[in-house]
Parts: sequence; structure tokens; C-alpha cells
Amino acid sequence: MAYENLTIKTRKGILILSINREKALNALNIKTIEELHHFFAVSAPKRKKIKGIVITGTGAKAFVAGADIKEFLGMKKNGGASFAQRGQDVFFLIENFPKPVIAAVNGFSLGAGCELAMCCHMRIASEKARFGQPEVNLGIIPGYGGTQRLIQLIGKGKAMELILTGDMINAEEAHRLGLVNHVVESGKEIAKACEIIEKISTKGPIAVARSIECMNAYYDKLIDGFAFEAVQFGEVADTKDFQEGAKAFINRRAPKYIGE
Ligand code: CO8
Repeated sequence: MAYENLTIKTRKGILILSINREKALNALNIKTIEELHHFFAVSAPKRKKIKGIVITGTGAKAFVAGADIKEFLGMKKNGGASFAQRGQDVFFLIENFPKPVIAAVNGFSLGAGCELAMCCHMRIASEKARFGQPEVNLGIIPGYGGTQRLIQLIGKGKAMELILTGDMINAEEAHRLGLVNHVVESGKEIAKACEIIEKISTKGPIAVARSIECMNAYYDKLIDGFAFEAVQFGEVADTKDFQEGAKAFINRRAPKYIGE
């Protein structure tokens, strides 16, 4: 599928996915949500050899400035609920992707943009990045998981403040709150994300995938995370990589993982 609003480049085995609607500050319209869905449901899973994915925004000004507000005109109950659900489904695909997905936040990360960054496994912010959930300014609420993931990342009190006031915060404050992992000089956010993915790519790929699953299970109210972790440990123990890790340690050599 050719994408209109996404550009994808490969850098040393890492996919750099850019939301590409610069004139609208990369706002996520319905078409972009559908393209992201196709990318994470169909395209990316086929690319078995990739080390991970970096998501960023085109241009120097915005990561993603929200959902496309122009598409809200005339929206009613059923349409609103189904659009929100569709976006949430896409963001769950990203959150559960078995390889690291890191947001390189280059500018405004607002509303759906902050929600997109939050469903990634980590966030690297440029010093120019700005974060917020300004939906209440528009008389609406976050719809792509913001009320849930912001609490997970920064706690209820601060999440309440940000969502109820609609205030924007800078990269330093986002870092202080735990919303972002690192703040870097503007223009270095993709490189920093790649550096982390590169490091993760030297680890056991099955262990990485299962660790992501276990950590996400913590937030699944239907799963006992400890029991889930024990089962996953057993699954990992059954792999060749499990033996390889132990043998490499004992023989004082670097492990060679094969993903089996
Ligand atoms: N949607 C559509 N167009 C946008 C958006 C957006 N979210 N943000 C910016 N644009 C457009 C502007 O309309 C403008 O276009 P044009 O030149 O054609 O008029 C262009 O981008 C540049 O924007 P500005 O001129 O406003 O640039 P400024 O530097 O003056 O301001 C801001 C930058 C502060 C980022 C400002 O653009 C802004 O406040 N944008 C809106 C931010 C916002 O409210 N985001 C939240 C949207 S709601 C949401 O995300 C809900 C998610 C859940 C939805 C679930 C169901 C669908």
C-alpha cells in the first residue's frame, strides 16, 4: 500500500516512520489513522529483520498537533465513539509491537499527538518539544487513550492537572514528570532513539518481545501480571536463545542470538 501521509525510511535496520502532513502540523486525520493501522497491522510485522521503529513528525515544528480538528465538524455520538475506538486500536498495535517503538518528539505533541507518543515504548524529546492534552479547550476529551496512559506515566494528580487545565508543558517539565525518557538538543532526537534501539537489538529478541508483553500485562485488568510473567519465563526458557545467553556468560563471550 502506498501511503499518502506517512513516509518510511530505513536507517541501519531501523524504520523511521514520519507523520507527513506538515502544513497541518502533522494532525492525525482519519486517513492517517488508517495508514498507521495498515502499517502496524500488515506492513511492519512482515519486516522480520527490522530492529525497531522510530516515530517522528515531518518538519521542525510539530511531532503531531492533535487529531485533525477540521474533521470534528458534524461529528455525532456514534461516529465519535467509533473514530476514538479505531484510533485506540491502532495505538494498541503500537504498544504491543514486539520490537521497540520509540517516539522522537521534535515539536508540538498535543492531544492525539501526546497520545501517540505515549503508546510508544519510550519517548525522546527535543528541547523544543511541547506536550499537552488540550482537548478541554475544544470542549472535548482525549479519545485515543490519553486519560488512561497519562495516569500510567505521570500519576493521577498531575494527569488530572494537565487534562483538566489543557496546559502545555515543555520538554524539561515532561522529563521531570516521567513523560519522556530523555531530552536532547533539537535535531538529535531520532539519533538518540536509534542509539537505544541499536542497543536493544543486541539482546535476545524473544526476551525483548516477551518483556514488552509482560510490562503491558501490568495494565491489563484481566491479567494477573505475576502469573503471566512466570508463564512467559517458561516460554523463554524453552528457546535456544535462553541456552545461548547462559553459555555465552559462562564462556565469557558475546552471545549470538537467533530469535529461536
Ligand atoms: N487539526 C487540524 N489542523 C491543525 C491542527 C489540528 N489539530 N493543529 C494545527 N493545525 C493547522 C492550523 O489550522 C494551521 O493551518 P492553516 O495554515 O491552514 O490555517 C496550521 O496547522 C498551522 O497552525 P497554526 O497557524 O495554529 O500554528 P501556530 O504556531 O500559531 O500554533 C499550535 C501552533 C499551538 C500547535 C496550534 O496550531 C494549535 O493549538 N493546534 C491545535 C492543538 C490541539 O488542540 N490539539 C488537540 C486536538 S483534539 C485531539 O487531538 C483529540 C484526540 C482524540 C480524538 C478521537 C476521535 C477522533
